Amino acid sequence: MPDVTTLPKTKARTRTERPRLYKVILLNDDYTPRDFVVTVLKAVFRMTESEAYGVMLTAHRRGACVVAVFTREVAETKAKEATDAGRGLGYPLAFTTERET
Ligand code: TYC
Repeated sequence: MPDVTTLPKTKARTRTERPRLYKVILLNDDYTPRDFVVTVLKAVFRMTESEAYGVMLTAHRRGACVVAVFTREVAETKAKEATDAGRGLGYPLAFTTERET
């Protein structure tokens, strides 16, 4: 009797790539009140008062500040939600997203 066993010679492997990450960046402007920026950071990004104040002040002083890092969908949704909050009151407040290298 010939040996006709059919054991697989290779083993299937599943490789899951980690998703690309995107930064949400807060941009400074001359018109949005500081308190409003802090309120939006707390509401949309679940920051504490002191975290939000620190990020707001960094953007105010340096022109921009990284707020947080997310997968693309979440980063874009939060950036839009936060930007729209300012638009609703006529402020030029802007959040952008940028892919991490
Ligand atoms: N520069 C604004 C002011 O002086 C406050 C501000 C801070 C606005 C950070 C936007 O991302 C910002 N009223």
